[in-house]
Amino acid sequence: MNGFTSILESAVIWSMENGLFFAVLIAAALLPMLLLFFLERLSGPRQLDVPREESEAEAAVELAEPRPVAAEAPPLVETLPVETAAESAPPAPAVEEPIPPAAPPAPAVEEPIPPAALPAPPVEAPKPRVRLRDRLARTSENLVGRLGGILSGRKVDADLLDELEALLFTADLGVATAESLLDAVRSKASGADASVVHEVLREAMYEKLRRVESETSSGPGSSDGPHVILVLGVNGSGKTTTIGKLAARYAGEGKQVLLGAGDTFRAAATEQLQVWGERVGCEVITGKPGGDPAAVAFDTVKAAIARGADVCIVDTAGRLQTKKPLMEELGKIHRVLSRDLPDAPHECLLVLDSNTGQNAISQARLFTEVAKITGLVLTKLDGTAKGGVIVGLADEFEIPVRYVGVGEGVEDLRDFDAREFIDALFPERD
Ligand SMILES: Nc1nc2c(ncn2[C@@H]2O[C@H](COP(=O)(O)OP(=O)(O)OP(=O)(O)O)[C@@H](O)[C@H]2O)c(=O)[nH]1
Ligand SMILES: [Mg+2]
Repeated sequence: MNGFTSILESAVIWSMENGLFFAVLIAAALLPMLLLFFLERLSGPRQLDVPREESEAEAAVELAEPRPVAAEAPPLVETLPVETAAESAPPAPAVEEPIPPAAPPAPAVEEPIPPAALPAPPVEAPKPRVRLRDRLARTSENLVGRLGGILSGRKVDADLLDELEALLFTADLGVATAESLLDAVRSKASGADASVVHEVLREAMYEKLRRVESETSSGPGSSDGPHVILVLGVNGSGKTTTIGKLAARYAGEGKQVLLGAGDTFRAAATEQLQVWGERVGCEVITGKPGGDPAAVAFDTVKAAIARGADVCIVDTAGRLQTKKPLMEELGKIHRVLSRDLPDAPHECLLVLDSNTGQNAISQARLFTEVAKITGLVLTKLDGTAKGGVIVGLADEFEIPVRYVGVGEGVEDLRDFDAREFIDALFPERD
C-alpha cells in the first residue's frame, strides 16, 4: 500500500511538472469505482434478476388457470386439474395473450345475474274447464244408463212400471221422490212408447231442481258490512275444502276475504285452513286447540268488521248429526255471529258428501232442526254413482243448492245450474 502511495505521489509530482495534473486526478477518482464494480461481479450473479424471472413464470401460471373458466366456461367435468392446465399451457404464451377485460373471474361473480338467466318460476297453466257431463258420468250411468236398458223397444205397461220403480228406488233419489217421478210417468206416458219415459223423467227432475236454484243476489254486497258465511256438515263432508275454493273464488273477484278456523276440535284442522289461507292470500282467525268454537266465530266477525272485509267464512268441526251436544253447540255458534252484525250469518251452508247417498237426506233433516240452513253444497259428485240424491234433497227440503263440488281442485266448485245439471245427467245420445 505504501508502494502504491509513493507511486501516486511521484505520478502527481511528475504530472504537475509535466502539466498533466488534472488527467491524473480524474484517473485516481475513477479507479476505486472500477475496483468496486469488478469485486461485485466476482462475488456471484445478481439476486434481483432471479426472482424477477420466477415471478413472471408464476404470474403466467396464475393467469393461465382462471382464463379457460372465465372465457369458455366448460362443463365442470371437463375442467383439467390446475397442475395439468398449468403444465399443458406454457406460461409465456399465456402471458402474451391479452386477458379479456370483460371476463375477469372476480367481477363475474359479483355482477348481478341478468333476469333472463334466472330459472322461470313455475307457472300454473290454467286448467281447461272439465265438462260437468264428464264429472257426473257415474251418476248418469247409474240413473240414465240403466234406464236405456229397460226402455228399448217397449211400451209403458205394468211390467215396465215395476222395473222402473225398482230402478228409481235404487238410484238414491229417496223414496218420496222416486214415487213422485213414477207418478209422473204413469200420468204422462202410460201406453205410450217407452222412449217417452226418458223425456218425462228428464223434465220432472228438472222441475224439482229448478226450484232450488239459488238467488244470485244473495252473495256479498247484498247487506252492509261483511257477508258472513257459516259452514256446517258431518266429518269429512268437504267443509274446509269448500271454504278454500269459495275463498279463492271471492278473492278472484277482488273481494277481501277473512277465514275463521272454528274447527278447534280436530287436530290439524286449523293448519288445513291456514294452508288454504296462504294459497288464496287471505287472513285466518284462529283459536286455541280445544277452545270454544263460538269464540273463534265471534272474533272472526269482529276482525272482519275492523278490517273492512267483504266476506268472512267460518269453518266448524265435523259432527255427527246424531250427537246431540255437538249439534246444540251449532246453535250457540249461530247466535254469537249475530252479536255485532244482526243479520249474520247471511248464509249458513250445509255441506253434504254425495257419496253418502240417502244418508245425506237424514243429515239435512237433523241439521235443519238446529240451524237455519240457507243453502246446500253437494260435494264429491265427481266420484260417485249416488249423485241422484240431489233430486231427493231438492224435492224434500226446497233449500237452495248453492254449489256443487266436482273435484278437489280450486276450480272444481261450480254454481248450481239446474238446466246444466240435467243436461249433464241426461246427455244427448251420440
Ligand atoms: N273428489 C272430490 N273430493 C273432495 C271434494 N270436496 C272435498 N273433497 C275431499 O274430501 C276430503 C275431506 O275434505 P275436507 O274439506 O277436509 O272435509 P271436512 O268436512 O272439512 O272434514 P272435517 O274437518 O274432518 O270434518 C279431502 O280429501 C278433500 O280433498 C269434491 O268435490 N270432490
Ligand atoms: Mg274441516
